[in-house]
Amino acid sequence: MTNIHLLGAPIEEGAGRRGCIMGPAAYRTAGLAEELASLGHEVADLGDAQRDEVGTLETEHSHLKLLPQVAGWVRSLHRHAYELAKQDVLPIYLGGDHALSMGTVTGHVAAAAEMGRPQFVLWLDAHSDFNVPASSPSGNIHGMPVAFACGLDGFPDMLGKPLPAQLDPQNLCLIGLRSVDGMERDLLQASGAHAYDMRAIDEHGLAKLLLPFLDRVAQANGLLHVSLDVDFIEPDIAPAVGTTVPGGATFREAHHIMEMLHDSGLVTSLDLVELNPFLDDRGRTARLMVDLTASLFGRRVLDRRTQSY
Ligand code: 4U7
Ligand code: MN
Ligand code: MN
Ligand code: MN
Repeated sequence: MTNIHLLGAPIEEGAGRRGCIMGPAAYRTAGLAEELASLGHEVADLGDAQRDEVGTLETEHSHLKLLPQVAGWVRSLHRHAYELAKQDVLPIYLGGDHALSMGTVTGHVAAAAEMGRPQFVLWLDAHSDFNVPASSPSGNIHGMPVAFACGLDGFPDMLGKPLPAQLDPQNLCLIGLRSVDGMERDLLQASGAHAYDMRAIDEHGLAKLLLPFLDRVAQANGLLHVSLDVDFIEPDIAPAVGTTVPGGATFREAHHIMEMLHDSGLVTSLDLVELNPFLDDRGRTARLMVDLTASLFGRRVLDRRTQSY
């Protein structure tokens, strides 16, 4: 039994199109809390976080879209995540666009550093979200949270203070990549992060990519934050997302990752991001995300674990 805390993060200013503001409500409508409770977990819904009021921020990068609004969310979510990380609970952040992870990941990394434990991050996404302001082709801040959490240079004062601790790219694993921008790819490859594109899944299968990473988390007695972007999944079955890229994870691949994560017992926090209910087809994407979360929290057919390779 896990003590799960749900926190809504209705940020949409980091994405190129509007609608993610409705994400937390869609997860509630789709029955996320009830589903997790039916699996035997203790679930508390903390409601929605609120954005801080932030005035003009100094930056040479005038193409950054809605910067004060995004920074307001990042500051608020960073505080929430830091506090939740210090409690004996498992937070699920209901997005909201992926810029929210600038707050959640940095909050968890800061708390982990204080506790003297390494923080690991599993990033499930079509994109690596490793742009810095200077490399971003769009100016959309949801394409930048990983670079920000790793402490790359060139960001305005998103947190209202220096980054308390950086995410070590060695502790970062990205899976599902199929859209990475030119300069972004150079930054990602130079960082030393463990990055796997869809071709790696085709060639090796998911278990071979994921299980060695989970072993490292376990060996290091690490904490594990999972960030699940809806566009990780094939858009034919998960249409409610602004940035669809064909060739995504299948229904079974997505569930299989969640099942392996559950068996590992290592996950300590989770982001559900980029759901845009305005683009959904009768709630099917919201329901799929709820079902995937249920697999991560123990829903299964038979009692059987994936064999190690
Ligand atoms: B998401 C993009 F240019 N790389 O920076 C950018 F392709 O959170 C997309 O993963 C970013 O959905 C997508 O704007 C951000 C683009
Ligand atoms: Mn993303
Ligand atoms: Mn994405
Ligand atoms: Mn997206």
